[in-house]
Amino acid sequence: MTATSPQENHAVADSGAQIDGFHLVIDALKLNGIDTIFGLPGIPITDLTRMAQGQGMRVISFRHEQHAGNAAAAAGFLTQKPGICLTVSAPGFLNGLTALANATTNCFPMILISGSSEREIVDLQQGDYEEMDQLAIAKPLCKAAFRVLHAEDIGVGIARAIRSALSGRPGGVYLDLPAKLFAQTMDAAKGAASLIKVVDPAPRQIPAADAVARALDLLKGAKRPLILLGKGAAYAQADADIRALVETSGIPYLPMSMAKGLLPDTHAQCASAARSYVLAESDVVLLIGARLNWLLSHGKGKTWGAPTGKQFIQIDISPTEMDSNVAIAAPLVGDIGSCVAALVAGMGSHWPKAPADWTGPVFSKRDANQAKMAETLAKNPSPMNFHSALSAVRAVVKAHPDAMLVNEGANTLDFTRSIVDMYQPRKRLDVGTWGIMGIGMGFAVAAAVVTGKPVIAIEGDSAFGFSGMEVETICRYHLPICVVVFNNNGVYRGTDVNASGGADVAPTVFVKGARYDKMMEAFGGVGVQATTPAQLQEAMEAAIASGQPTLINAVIDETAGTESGRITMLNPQTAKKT
Ligand code: ADP
Ligand code: TPW
Repeated sequence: MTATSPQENHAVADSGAQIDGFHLVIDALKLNGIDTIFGLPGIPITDLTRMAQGQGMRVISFRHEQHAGNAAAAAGFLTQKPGICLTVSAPGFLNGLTALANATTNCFPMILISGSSEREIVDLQQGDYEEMDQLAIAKPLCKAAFRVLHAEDIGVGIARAIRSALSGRPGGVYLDLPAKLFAQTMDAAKGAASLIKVVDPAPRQIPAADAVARALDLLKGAKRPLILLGKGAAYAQADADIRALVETSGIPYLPMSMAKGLLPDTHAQCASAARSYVLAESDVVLLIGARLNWLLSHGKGKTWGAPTGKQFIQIDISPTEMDSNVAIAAPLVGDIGSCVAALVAGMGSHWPKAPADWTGPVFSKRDANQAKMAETLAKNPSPMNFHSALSAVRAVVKAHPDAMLVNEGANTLDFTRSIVDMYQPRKRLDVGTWGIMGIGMGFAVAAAVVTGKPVIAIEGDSAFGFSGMEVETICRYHLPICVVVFNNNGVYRGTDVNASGGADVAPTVFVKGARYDKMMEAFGGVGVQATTPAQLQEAMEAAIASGQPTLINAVIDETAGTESGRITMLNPQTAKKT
């Protein structure tokens, strides 16, 4: 179909046949290459889910909307197409909203489509079924929000939602579709002509030549340069150009957690194991798709070796990201692909490699730290601790570099991020900018559906609980997902005590010795209890070989975790003391 504007619609002759709102929504999505919906049925969208499936779309039905929303967000990150989450009105919408806000915070493109109650009744607050002014509530939590009242505007509504989600800095979009819209009919030919195939939804944004020259000047003069890759760089799918930039310059690089694997973590220039050293000692830092937010100590303070004359070059599609925390000496506004390609072209073939008196100490520090870590990983304590369990996970991921890795928890997150090497781009999905718990099963489902690859989800026992019921979804769709629950009997660890001496356990403590593996067995999947790294590794290998939904209850020493993992200092009491 060719692109057609609704204005041209008037010229289309009546076909005699009718089309309803349901089918216009489905046709508009399909016209734009969207083939999957993540959602949860109910009034008024039950028929939409049935009809979409009938029209050949994949409809993945969840047990809770938050996880459908998280799946849509992850699908958006992985495919550069907005992931679609479909919910019912008020409560279903609200359940999906956390995922929409989280997607926006992480710059993942998704569209939350919610059915809604009748405007006339909602606006007069007359008490409709699931009454709520959803559009007003969604607006501050996403990039854009639209409502469609007339069938002939469905094409425009979906086109605006797609363009808003994908263009510039990607994010979440809310699309409000009142119940009455679905039943509206119009002439089928006019309806087809009203749909819009969005042309170039994420236009390239070429950086200005003077901005490129400024960045190159700064980089050339650097004595201790560093490249920092963020999840924007992973999203951009500019992998070859990023590799060329890193290798041509010879500059050490650090990947943020979801940028791991953009270049293999085993790459000769990877400085992950010397993170503190390079952050503190570098003099010029090139940020590529990474914000200087709390995850990077806002670009200042002890982490960055302040006070120094450190200077930043920042590549970002959002101009207002510049100077948000510290001065950016060389802002490079544009899409990452175009900006990185421009830098590489500007470097030419005679660009001097990063000074050896900088890279030498960086890489020897890294090698020393890695050797120390190898000693720790080789230990085999009983019960297992995070390190010994993760040495098994690390070996499995090394043997299956194309597997997707989902990761949440506190200690489980921090240790997995630093111990498990990634080898390919966009293989790691985690708690992102908010450090949010509950993304696990939604992200895992999306990863399996979108990539068709095996998925490994490394989950703290608390983290897993947020989305655990979706193991039924995983079994229902026979997804090749291996969930590993690091079970240390509680939030952070399982040993806290009730300070009052009362009968209730401490707020962070769970039922001891819980068997999460039985949850997967309840729905026909495979459940395994693992108490040693060897058992864990064997069960993970079996899960990947069989493709069967599997949950491994990995029993971890309940004393092993620390409060809040590596961000203890953000707890108010600790912050007061330091
Ligand atoms: P991390 O948490 O990995 O450090 P962030 O989420 O903080 O990464 O930063 C991602 C950044 O990438 C955002 O500022 C966003 O605007 C930017 N971004 C996303 N996609 C692109 C793109 N295609 N081109 C340029 N910048 C992008
Ligand atoms: C939506 C607060 C951060 S980490 C965590 C919680 C509850 C769980 C840590 O325990 P877990 O991992 O998963 O067992 P481990 O390895 O340390 O034992 N609600 C939301 N998001 C966050 N981040 C929290 C609460 C939190």
